[in-house]
Amino acid sequence: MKNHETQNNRGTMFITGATSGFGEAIAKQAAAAGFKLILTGRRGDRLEQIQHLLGDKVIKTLCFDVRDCDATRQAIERLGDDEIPRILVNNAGLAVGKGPVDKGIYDDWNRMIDTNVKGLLHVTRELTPRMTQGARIINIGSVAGRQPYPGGAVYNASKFAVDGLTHAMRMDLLPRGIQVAQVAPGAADTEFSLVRFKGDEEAADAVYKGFEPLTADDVADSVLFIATRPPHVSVQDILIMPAAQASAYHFHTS
Ligand code: NDP
Ligand code: 8X3
Repeated sequence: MKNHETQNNRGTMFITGATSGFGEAIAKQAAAAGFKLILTGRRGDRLEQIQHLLGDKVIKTLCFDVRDCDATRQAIERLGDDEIPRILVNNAGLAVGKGPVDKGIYDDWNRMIDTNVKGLLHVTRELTPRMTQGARIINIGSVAGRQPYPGGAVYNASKFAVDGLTHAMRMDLLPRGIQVAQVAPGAADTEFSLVRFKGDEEAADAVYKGFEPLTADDVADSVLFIATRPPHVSVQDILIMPAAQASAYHFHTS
């Protein structure tokens, strides 16, 4: 740990999609671990609630849609030099719908690709020029970006893209001393399935029937592990699964 990086001051962590699920859990664990936080998402009321809960650990909330590159640029360019994060967590993302490609819905496909791939790129493009040596980027991929599964084609493609981008970004940013990691979870019980099934609670609950999924805190543990390694250690990749899940499509259910 460097002199300026103590348990009470680990620098600033910028988290996209901090209004629920993994992002919210990462924010809470990071606050407890001594990070200052910049939290982003589209739901301003949720950002306010989390800011209220975490108090002065949250130095800023930014309400914007990562799909909108102008809004992303405007939100990030207003950051002062002292607000540029040491850690960027590219977490905002979603699946929309599940079904075969020959029945695919263009709007669902656009939402996934524009958020999971282009949104991650927009945030990265706007922040990385101002990040400095010793910074880290942690991309949230998925087991769905390692193995495709029936009905998941475009979500799979978007997370395979996150995997590819993580490797490429690591090479691009190596000369600047910026580390790039990926945390790729299996099934975790967040708002993910409710969003995927467009508010259908029964369909969302069915995803987690008969086995114990990961919690958002399980995934946040991995992110915090990477974020708190000493500067000479680069943890590049964590694939974290529920004990009952062997691959993207092998589950042991009771
Ligand atoms: P949640 O639905 O609980 O959280 C998703 C977050 O992404 C929300 O905070 C949401 O904020 C934000 N978000 C979505 N779209 C946008 C957008 N256009 N602009 C800005 N923010 C956006 O799901 P999870 O926490 O589970 O998902 C987080 C990440 O983890 C995603 O990338 C997902 O693909 C990935 N993942 C999830 C797994 C799971 O089983 N749950 C497993 C593997 C990976 P808001 O709506 O306020 O904008
Ligand atoms: C989310 C996990 O298996 O529902 O990335 O696609 S899965």
